[in-house]
Amino acid sequence: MANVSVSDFLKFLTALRARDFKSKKVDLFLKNQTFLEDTFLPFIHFRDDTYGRNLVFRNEFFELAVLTWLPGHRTPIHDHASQRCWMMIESGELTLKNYEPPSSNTSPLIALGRAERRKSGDQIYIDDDMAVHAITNSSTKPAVSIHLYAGPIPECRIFNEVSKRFETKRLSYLTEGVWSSQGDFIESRICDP
Ligand code: 2CO
Ligand code: FE2
Repeated sequence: MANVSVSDFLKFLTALRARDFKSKKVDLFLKNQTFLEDTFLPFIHFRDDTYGRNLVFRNEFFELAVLTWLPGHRTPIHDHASQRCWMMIESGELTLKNYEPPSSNTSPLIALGRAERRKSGDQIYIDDDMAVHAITNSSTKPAVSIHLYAGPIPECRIFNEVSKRFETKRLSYLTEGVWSSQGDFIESRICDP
């Protein structure tokens, strides 16, 4: 088991192409590596009103983001735009609830199993063939999670609890990582709301 930095992880990821992300390569990497403590620190920014989405890096094949959750923060029920999603809890605890993939935007929601509490160090995988989900920080402490999407998901479908329909929503970032052409981290820049 090796301890890797976010730069090591990005070196691995940027060498991959679309077909690699469909293979077991990412699963194998994540199974055999742990992240250095504090390596994601420059990307950990919280917001008060909702969970924070901090982009680390994105190219045409993948997107790596750090999500921050204060107690009570939650996502709506959502899909992942037909992309694969690997998620790692960096600190704190999060509650995940899965639902059957809806066959249309108006399909009734059917719960898949019970809500599961996941803690620091846990890895989770989801894609649209498996389930749609909602994530809540139902603990009393902040939480941080690392999300890898392949490919990027600039928008996804979210379940509108009032109309009981899935709707497409654009996903925005609180901050985004700025990198030099040599791959050195420069800064984490606040995005326009
Ligand atoms: N998919 C959600 C988002 O990117 C977070 S839940 O974990 O996949 O905002
Ligand atoms: Fe998600």
